[in-house]
Amino acid sequence: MTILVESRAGYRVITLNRPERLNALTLEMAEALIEALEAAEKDRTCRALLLTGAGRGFCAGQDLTEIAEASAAEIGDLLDAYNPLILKLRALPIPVICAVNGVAAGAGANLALACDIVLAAQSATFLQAFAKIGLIPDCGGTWLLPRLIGDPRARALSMLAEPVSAETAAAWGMIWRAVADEQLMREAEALAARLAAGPTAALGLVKQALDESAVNDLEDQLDLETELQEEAAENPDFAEGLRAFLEKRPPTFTGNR
Ligand code: T3D
Repeated sequence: MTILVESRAGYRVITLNRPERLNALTLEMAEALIEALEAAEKDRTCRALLLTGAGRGFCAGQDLTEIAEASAAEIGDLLDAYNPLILKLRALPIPVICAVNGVAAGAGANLALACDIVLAAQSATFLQAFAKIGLIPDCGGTWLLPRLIGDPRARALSMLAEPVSAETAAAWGMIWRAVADEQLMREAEALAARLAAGPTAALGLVKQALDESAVNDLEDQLDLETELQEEAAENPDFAEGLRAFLEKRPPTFTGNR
């Protein structure tokens, strides 16, 4: 099994599972990941996802042995599988946490950065490895990086292919937090459980609003906020949140979406 999917109370854990190759991605794996995301979306009891890697690496990007003989056209065709994966991840109406347990290189780095909240073990590194083999950052790298860390750093990382430590990634705003290696899974699971108990529909709308802000001007974004706020307010979780505040107790959200 190139990926493992485990159900927990309120959320699922997806583990990239080719540790002997630092979880380098194959076409089969990309397809399995898309299927796992679709299944999580269909399951209304699944209110968050946690993505991580087996072994000492998170993901070393495209498995280079799989493309050793590929023509330029075939290289492009492969992205027909990866691009839907990144789009699905962004559009998934539940929060996705990534626990980067070790090196995240190439497409593996950008797969991690496409998740909603990224935690990384202090020993993990992020590497836009593409230029080393004469490629450009894909899987959304050229879209995500300038937005996350600004154009100068995005250019330097893409051209120099130098590793960035988890602590620097956090300091630059590339990820949410760097945590001690031995704390990583405990913190990531606690975060997944916390989000799984949250107002799921509203969290999905947060994703939509933030992603659409990338192409909207302020006026369009204000209109979108109005539309999505009405949608959030129609959900029973808003009534519950409000009632809980007024009654001075923690809310019990249903997570209906
Ligand atoms: O098809 C398309 O459309 C193009 C898509 C491209 C997307 C991309 O992701 S391009 C970028 C691909 N990734 C890379 O270029 C990174 C290659 N890997 C590395 O540079 C290093 O492995 C790391 C910096 C990630 C980690 O280094 P280190 O020293 O910790 O580990 P290692 O010894 O290099 O790797 C351990 C094993 O994993 C090793 O196998 P072995 O020698 O023990 O049998 C190594 O060959 C294998 N491995 C690592 N990365 C890949 C890989 N095997 C296949 N593909 C890999 N990407």
